[in-house]
Amino acid sequence: MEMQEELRRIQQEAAGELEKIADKPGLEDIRLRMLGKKGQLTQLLRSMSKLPPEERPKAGQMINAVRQKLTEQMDELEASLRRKEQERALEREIIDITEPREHTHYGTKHPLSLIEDKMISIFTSMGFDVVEGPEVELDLFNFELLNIPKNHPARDAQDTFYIEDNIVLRTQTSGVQAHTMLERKPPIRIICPGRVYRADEVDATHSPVFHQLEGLVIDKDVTMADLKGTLDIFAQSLFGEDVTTRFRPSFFPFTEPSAEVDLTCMACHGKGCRVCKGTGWIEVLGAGMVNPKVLEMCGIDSSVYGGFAFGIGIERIAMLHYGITDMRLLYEGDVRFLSQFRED
Ligand code: 2NM
Repeated sequence: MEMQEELRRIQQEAAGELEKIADKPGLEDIRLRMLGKKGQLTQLLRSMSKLPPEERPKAGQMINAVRQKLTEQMDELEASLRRKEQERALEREIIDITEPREHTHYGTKHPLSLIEDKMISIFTSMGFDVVEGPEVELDLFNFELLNIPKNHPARDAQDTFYIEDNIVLRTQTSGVQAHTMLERKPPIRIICPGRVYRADEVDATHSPVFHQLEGLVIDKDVTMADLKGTLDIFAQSLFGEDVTTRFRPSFFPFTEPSAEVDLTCMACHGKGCRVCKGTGWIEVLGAGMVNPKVLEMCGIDSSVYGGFAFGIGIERIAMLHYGITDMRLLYEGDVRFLSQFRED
């Protein structure tokens, strides 16, 4: 029968071609030529109308059987092609995890940040909270509430950056402490780190922008011994067990009594050297008992509460700690300098 022969021929042709197939496009090409709308098998199906009616069912069955067989073969081939491609991809994408990777360049924390972090952790371990506030501050908080009167030289435009008549770039972080006294009830134990501004020329020890950390304690029965003990622990935590503090009388409008505080020279352990100019002491910070006038202006009853305060320059501490003699190195961003400082 003519139809049967034609079917066998198609099957053989397909089998021969399928053997040679190496990829998906090749397979789709055969699928189209055999089973597609204009494919050989489809055309054969169409030509059935020329057969006598009684032969048509049998012919239809035979064509469909071949169609099914070919479809299965092609699906199988397709699956096997996909498997092979996946295997090739796995081979291709293999990575040697033992191979050393490219070096990663890590940055380092800025020495001022390292020291500020260390100072903060010393004081928080003693129970101080960290409080931050605005760098653009009202005259009221930067001066008035700290008992710095209207004609005081510290208010001079020669020393202070004025934004407007009553608005300044803060010259100290004490304003944050005035805010806190007005907002919280005692006991208060806070440190206020941050940027401060003074109209200074740049040199080895001055900069118009620098950093301070000020501390404030308000409670009943706070004495100067508490202040000294607190600063001793600070100095020893930072510079070593053999360092102590020395208080010299001084004056600040916001504290009474006030003191300049020296630390044992860490370069010579107090023996006297070039760093301390032979004295064995280095002037590092200012401190005192909070002036009752300040307490009253900030809403605290000075007949019940008292307190101490201190102000520390972060640059000064960083320079002493690392033996840096020119402050400008801290601001110039030279990576050769900055990358020498790492957390210990
Ligand atoms: C210093 C030295 C001494 C100080 C005083 C106050 C406040 F808010 F209680 F009045 N805050 N900080 C203070 C005292 C700051 O810096 C050298």
